[in-house]
Amino acid sequence: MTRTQTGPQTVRLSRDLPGTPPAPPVRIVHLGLGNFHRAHQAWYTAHASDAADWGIAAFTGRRPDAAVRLAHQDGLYTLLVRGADGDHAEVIGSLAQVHPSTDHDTYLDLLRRRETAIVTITATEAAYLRTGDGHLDVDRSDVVADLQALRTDVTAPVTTLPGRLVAGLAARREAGAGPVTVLSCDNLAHNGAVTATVVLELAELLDSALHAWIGAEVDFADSMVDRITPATTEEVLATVTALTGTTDEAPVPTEPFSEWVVSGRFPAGRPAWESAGVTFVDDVTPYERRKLWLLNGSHSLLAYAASVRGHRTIADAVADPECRGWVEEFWDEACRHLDLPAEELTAYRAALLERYANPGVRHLLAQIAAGGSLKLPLRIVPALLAERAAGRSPVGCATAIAAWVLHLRGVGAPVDDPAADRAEHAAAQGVPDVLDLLHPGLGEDRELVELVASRLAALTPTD
Ligand code: CS2
Repeated sequence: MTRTQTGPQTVRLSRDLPGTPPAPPVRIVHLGLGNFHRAHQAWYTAHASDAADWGIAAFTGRRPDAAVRLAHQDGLYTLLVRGADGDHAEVIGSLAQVHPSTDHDTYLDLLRRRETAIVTITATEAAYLRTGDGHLDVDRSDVVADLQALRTDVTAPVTTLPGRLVAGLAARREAGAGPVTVLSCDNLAHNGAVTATVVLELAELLDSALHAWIGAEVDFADSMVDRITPATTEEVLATVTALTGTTDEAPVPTEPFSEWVVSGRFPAGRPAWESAGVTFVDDVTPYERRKLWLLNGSHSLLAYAASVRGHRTIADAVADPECRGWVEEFWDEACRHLDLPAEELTAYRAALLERYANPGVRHLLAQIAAGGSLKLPLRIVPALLAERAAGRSPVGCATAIAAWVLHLRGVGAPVDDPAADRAEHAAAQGVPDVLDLLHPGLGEDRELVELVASRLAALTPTD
């Protein structure tokens, strides 16, 4: 294995040692070098039958730390897969280059190369900078700043995700490097269309020829991604060293389960990801809804409602019959509106409970609680609206929203949200304001307001 000696017992990950495979040639550029990318897309790429031909150049978000740590070990890192039967460590070699986001010239150069075929993204829901009605928020100061920068010089440094994508695509067009796929791997419904919208709207403000080129040459692929991947802790670092004798500054803990469903044209080619278990389909929507509503919806419900009861992890939360009951109630409501066979949904729910109970995956409720103002409209509101349209009173959905109100009022997991001020203000005003924030007009549904208010009263701690 790829190790250099760092002390009497441990070795450091490196590609220098004899027998270590070289970094594969870069054909994928990734934006968002977090743990999820390394547990998911990088793992699939490393497991594809043509892995030796497909390297990833990954760029961080705002903080450069991950690139600094991974650069010390030539992009190699240990994936610590934590199953019921114990921990399994595997060194992943698909990250050929790691860069901070400020290496903008390197990013542009990679996009100018014809062999770069795909730009993948894990940037979180907040990075797409959409208004409530799904358009690029052109009033934001960071969007205005990127637009001004790009108008002056299309290679100028930019900071937003739409800005980075437009800059990269402009560089590719100028270089005549041909079509490319942009593949979002974020938990958004129709993530390909969302990416296309914000990129095309920014490009249109910049240059109509660039806008037309992007419309014709860029394949905005959709994907449903799934692998529960908590943050790296000291315990993970120590376990990896104990298990492998390796000093790894950037290991990633994850669960055994993984799923990736993709729909795209890939005009410039792609790895043989199907050989690593990726499913290619014409339409990702049913998979996306099943996952966003059942997995992510119950995650958000528990992040707020279970943290109010003093729980810290998903595993602790589902071990509490009260919390588990709320999840089942919410799933019953959501499943009524998922167009999938009943037995498939039953099996999916059972599998989720098993995944959640995994004691090795310490998935913190506080981590999942972040960004609720963007997550709840995607994870809870669709089932809630469908239930209301069918004339029902969805208690499970109402529990999730009531728990979010409590969270915004300072009970349970701490608030970490790009729209914290607005959300906290709405929660202080009352349930109708919160409902309107999540979905304009929803606060006028008196019956729903009463239902959420009654759940709020029931959840509020008495002492
Ligand atoms: C979680 C997701 O943090 C969150 O919001 O719900 O990261 C979840 O663990 C993944 O989507 C699982 O695939």
